[in-house]
Amino acid sequence: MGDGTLPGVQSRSEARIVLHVDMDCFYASCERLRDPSLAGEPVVVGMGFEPGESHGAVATASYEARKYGVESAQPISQALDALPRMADARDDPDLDVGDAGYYRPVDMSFYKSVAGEVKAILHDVADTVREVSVDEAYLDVTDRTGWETVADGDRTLAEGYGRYVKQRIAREVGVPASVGVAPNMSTAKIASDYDKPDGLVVVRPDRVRQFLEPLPVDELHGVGPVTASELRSMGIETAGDLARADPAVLGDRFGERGRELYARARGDDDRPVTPTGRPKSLSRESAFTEPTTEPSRKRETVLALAADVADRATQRGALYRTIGIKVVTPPYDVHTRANSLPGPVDDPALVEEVALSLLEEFEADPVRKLGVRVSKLSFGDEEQTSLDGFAAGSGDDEADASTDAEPRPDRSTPGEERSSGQVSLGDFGSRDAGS
Ligand code: TTP
Ligand code: MG
Repeated sequence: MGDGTLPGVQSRSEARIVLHVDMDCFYASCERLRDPSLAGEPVVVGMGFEPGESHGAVATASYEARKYGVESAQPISQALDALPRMADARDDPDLDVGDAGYYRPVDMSFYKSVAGEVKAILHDVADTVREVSVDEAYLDVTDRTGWETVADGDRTLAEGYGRYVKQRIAREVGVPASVGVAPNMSTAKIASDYDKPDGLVVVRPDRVRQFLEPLPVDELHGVGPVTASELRSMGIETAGDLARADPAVLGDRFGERGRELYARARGDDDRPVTPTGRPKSLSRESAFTEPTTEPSRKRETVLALAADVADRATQRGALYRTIGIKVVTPPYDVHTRANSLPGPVDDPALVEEVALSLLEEFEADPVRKLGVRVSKLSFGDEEQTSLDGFAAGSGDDEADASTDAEPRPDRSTPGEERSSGQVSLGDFGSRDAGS
């Protein structure tokens, strides 16, 4: 599923926009949510710390507790040595309450309910959400924002969008998240970890190599301690070294994984974000290098997009009841138009026909970007997407489809039925992107 094969595509602006969201010291943050007096204190969540218990492990520790050397998966006895319980320190004159922490038992059902609230926001801000663990997800937000720079020329619209996602989680749920924004999954994951806690790290498509270059190899996903020391023995210390290594040598030494690591270190990772759960819509967009007024180019692009979207729907056995287009006119005004059908269909020719007829309204307008979407999807073997907490593990759906929130009206354009469920870039840009 390569990008860049459609007419009128510019590679930079066509690059995907992937957000990786990873909650900060998640279980400890949940404990703080229900006991705000824990804010700023060392907090350890785990098992086996009660008097009389001795076996158990640390699930997580707040960043204050990490300063004492407490970390995930550590035996609880070791954590208690490094950071005594506040309850014990108060009773023991040999211990200092200033160097004690608060211990809490694991309450998974509470953490799942908090995760469920976070997840609802993620599904609202992205069509395509891949949940990989209780506190971590990848989002494809290519059709919600852009790599275009704003204001001072250094920030991107995508950065504003990343900030908006973080702020919504903080404001509506009350737990901190770190967000990485990049043109691919592996770089986005490294970026979210780069400035924890409460981080927002944006890696533009033209800066991926530069960002990865100095990182120690073990910060690359898939490089454990064994691989890292083997790489070091080959003189490969950083991702930059890896990117300059001979891929044939890496392939001989590590097999397929060696070639993959080489590609990741170079910022080459074209895996689409595949959603967990069922998509509620499928869309595809493409940007022009320069805004175009040429009606034939616009029609050609819409036809290619319509064919692509219809083909994906067919492959996934999806029927659709709504066919829509998105038209972005300069500066960044997003217009969406859609037609609903009397019943669900799988009809590629109809997608092309409806999309073209919706485009007629914009015949004379300069256009930066076009998109086609089919929504109100249904499947032969209908089943509901699970709405409870983050799914553990991952789905193996393929294609960059989406799990849509309920469509919201697009406030930016009057006119026909509007049902894209997309955030208006115009509105968004003025509120967040420049801040
Ligand atoms: P992580 O995201 O790995 O850790 P974290 O959210 O606590 O901290 P960070 O800010 O570094 O992201 O894991 C998410 C949750 O999963 C974590 O809060 C507790 C649980 N967990 C365990 O129970 N055992 C473990 O060994 C790890 C790594 C995590
Ligand atoms: Mg986390």
